[in-house]
Amino acid sequence: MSKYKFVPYSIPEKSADEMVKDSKEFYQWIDGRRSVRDFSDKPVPKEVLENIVMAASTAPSGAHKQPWTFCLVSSSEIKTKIRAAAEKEEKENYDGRMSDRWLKELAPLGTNDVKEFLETAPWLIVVFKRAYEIEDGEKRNNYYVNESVGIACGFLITAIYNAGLVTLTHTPSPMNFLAKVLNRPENERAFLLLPVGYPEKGATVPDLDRKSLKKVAEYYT
Ligand code: IYR
Repeated sequence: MSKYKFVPYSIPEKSADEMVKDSKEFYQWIDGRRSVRDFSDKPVPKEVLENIVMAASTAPSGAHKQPWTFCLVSSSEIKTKIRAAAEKEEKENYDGRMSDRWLKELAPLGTNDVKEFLETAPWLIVVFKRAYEIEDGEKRNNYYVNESVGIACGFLITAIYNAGLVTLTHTPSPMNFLAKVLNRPENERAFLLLPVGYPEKGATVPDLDRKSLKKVAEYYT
């Protein structure tokens, strides 16, 4: 494979004061992001979703393979199929597949097997990881696929919030029904399902705290 041509790259340099200000503003802005389960059915233009996906697709990836596919679903028929299949799996999860301890830890969040948002939200983004590519009829594994797609999903969630929309990281488990419903090829595995839209009027979120800096950082200075 031929080498990339290397081109000059620089970013605008900021003073220490500017960095403190900008990093604090970004933190305060992103701290306002919440996972929302109450969606409005108000439509969102497809172009917004396309910009969000292109932002996610700028994420770093192993050997720059960009091992992801973002499926953009707005068809009511497909959303209904996804909801039915997800609720079937979730019912089994809540009725026995999840441990008592897990159920106890989820109880404060008030989640259950009813996933109305899968039909209400105007869009579902179903993220698939691409385990391998077929090149010249041969299977070529991608690298650090979970890390790469996880990072891309972080970018995706940030881009959704930046657009003025809300989402929820939904992981119906097992998720293999998504590849079937969306007719995905054999090299793709469902990774995450994100409903995207406006919050419903009167939407609520749990009044939770986030860990302090002291709890999440360790210093080696
Ligand atoms: N996937 C299930 C259960 C669930 C699990 C965790 I961990 C959560 O943070 C939230 C839900 C569901 O979507 O209901």
